[in-house]
Amino acid sequence: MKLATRLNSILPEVKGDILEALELVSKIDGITSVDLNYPEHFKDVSIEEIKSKLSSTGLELNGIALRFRNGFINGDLGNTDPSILESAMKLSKDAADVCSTLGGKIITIWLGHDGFDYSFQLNYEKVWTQVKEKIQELADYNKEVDFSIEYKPYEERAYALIDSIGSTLLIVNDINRENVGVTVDYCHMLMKKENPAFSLSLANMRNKLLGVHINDGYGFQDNGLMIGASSFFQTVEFIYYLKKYKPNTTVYFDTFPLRENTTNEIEQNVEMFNLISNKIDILGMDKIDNTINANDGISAHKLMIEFLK
Ligand SMILES: [Mn+2]
Repeated sequence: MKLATRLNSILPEVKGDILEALELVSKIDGITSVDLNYPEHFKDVSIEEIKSKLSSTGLELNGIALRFRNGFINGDLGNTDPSILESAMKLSKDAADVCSTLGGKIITIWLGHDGFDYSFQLNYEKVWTQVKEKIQELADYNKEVDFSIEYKPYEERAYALIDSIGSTLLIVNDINRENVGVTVDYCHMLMKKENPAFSLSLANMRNKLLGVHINDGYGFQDNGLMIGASSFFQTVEFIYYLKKYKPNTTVYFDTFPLRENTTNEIEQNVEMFNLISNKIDILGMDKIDNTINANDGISAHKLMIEFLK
């Protein structure tokens, strides 16, 4: 599996210099890939400069994450103001072009402002249809890249439009394009009270699992804790299914080291991920399969004890 990490963790340390951030990340053992945010990471540098930094550091660009800021506070692809919607589409298409130019594979779409805070605030049917059609338009505009919806139940809005694995797979089905799928974010799934391994399986069954963000939290906010810190054994189950279904995928550490040394924090994530992955191998995928198929709580708990031994 390839491992990517969040560049915004590093940026404050290098005074916002994205090229220096890439340099720093490339020196961390185990990190192979990065995601860039568009447009924020492209503000002060040219695409050429990023391209040459990626190649000199040997980092692979996994993809680009869309960032709708400032003007989009009342809606992103679901904005009901035609001129704001037009700029949201322009931003998204530009991001797809940049992604292709840099050899990236995936555009991550988090529609943080598409949702509502009040009853009678949103025309659900109209906005759902608009978001569906706009993502169709993006998918048809650039077929070289995949467009992946990262859902989150709330924050920025009280209710997000696309809030769960169910609504995400529903809109992906409505969109009906080969290059549109789902990015699962571990903390977001905990916020929605989903079991992360189950949501991952639902996306994978439909061949729609395109992106994986891993972190940890307590289920109320997007805490962005280091891997395994809060829900350790659910993390083990999640990584087991990742190894089973997507052994060659890129896993992105979406953690927020606000008070921690950033390099050390990323190293902890790498170490924990690899430790869990190795422990799963030692236990054996077959043995875990057999336990699952026994469909028994005691056997599942015995597996936990064995894992910890
Ligand atoms: Mn995420």
